[in-house]
Amino acid sequence: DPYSSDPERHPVLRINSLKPFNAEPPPEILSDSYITPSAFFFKRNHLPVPQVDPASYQLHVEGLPGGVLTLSLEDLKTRFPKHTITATLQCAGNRRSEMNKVKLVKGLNWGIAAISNATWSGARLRDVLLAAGYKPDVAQWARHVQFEGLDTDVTGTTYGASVPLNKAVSEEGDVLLAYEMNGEDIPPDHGFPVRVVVPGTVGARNVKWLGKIIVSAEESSSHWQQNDYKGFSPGTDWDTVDFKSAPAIQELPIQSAITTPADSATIDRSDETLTVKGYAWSGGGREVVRVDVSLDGGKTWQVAQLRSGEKGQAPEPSPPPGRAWAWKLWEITAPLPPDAQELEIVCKAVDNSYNMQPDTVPPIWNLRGVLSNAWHRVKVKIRE
Ligand code: MTE
Ligand code: MO
Repeated sequence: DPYSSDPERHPVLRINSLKPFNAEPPPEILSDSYITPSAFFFKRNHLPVPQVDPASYQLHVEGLPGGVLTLSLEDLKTRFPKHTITATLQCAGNRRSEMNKVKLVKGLNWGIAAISNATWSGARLRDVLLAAGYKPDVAQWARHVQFEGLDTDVTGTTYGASVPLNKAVSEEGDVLLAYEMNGEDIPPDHGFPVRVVVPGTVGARNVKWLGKIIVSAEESSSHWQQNDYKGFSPGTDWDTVDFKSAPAIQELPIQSAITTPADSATIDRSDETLTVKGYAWSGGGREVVRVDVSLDGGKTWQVAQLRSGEKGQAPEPSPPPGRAWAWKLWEITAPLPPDAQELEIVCKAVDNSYNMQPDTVPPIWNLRGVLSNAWHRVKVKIRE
């Protein structure tokens, strides 16, 4: 069993697939803390977790005029300044289950919690590329930076992905070769000893157990870059789909969801008020500037309170424009509407480009069930 050395996981996680291991936390855990504890952070593995010896670990950087640069974990920690960011990671398939309800899609049936927020520390990819010989004239022929994981399938093929070169080398891109998550060594499930953190970019490009970096003219040739993680029209089916016709997902669209109350929960009339909580995040470093909440299915709206830090503590300093990598948690307490026996609670977020979520799923439905970001709706009953 290639999965026999996989690490132990917290029992509270909701398992979508055991081998490879894919799981998300109960949604209410997400809004309990601004920084998701690593044990609860969603886990998305395509393959067995590789066991990497930190003492003999090597990272190879290829494709630059200077030749191959090989770094040990110690090199990464001592030769480059340590940089820390708070960044949210979201799987392209987050909320896929809502698409499944419209029409069957292919993929893991994620709920709303294939998203989590952590602090990440490591060397800047930019600094490592500069040390490997990157110079601005490289951008005349190179367009992408590819990443290869140390996890392999039975044929020896590794997990791989790529990001645009400009994201990788930009001073504002904040791409990290991270060796710490939430102030500790990165746990095995999240890429020990080194993973790429490409903030603002879909989870799939944040390659774990990083073995190789390749600067190149071409995107990664991996299955996950070429024939997966792409969006299509609701009218495209498996007979007509041409994966070459669509770009690989990189930045993700505006997103928000209600973490509590849960769908089908019952609320006591004697409570008089109702507290609704959730998360909101947008890709590409765009900052969430507002979350609207409705208790009547979208007829009337109220503005929720946004939070970017732990409850009762000072918020994190606000990020420079275009570098809002972390989510905002939001909350609203409102009087229970007097006559209603049932409420349809809805949330929708707005980012600083005024991008908003679509109101329903059918117009954004796609055969792989990715980019599922319609208004999130939760129905609750009121008990008199
Ligand atoms: N990197 C490697 N090497 N192997 C993988 O299977 N999965 C990707 C990405 N990086 C993956 C990987 C996907 S699809 C996602 S959503 C994120 O890792 C999930 O990261 P997490 O498990 O730390 O939450
Ligand atoms: Mo993913």
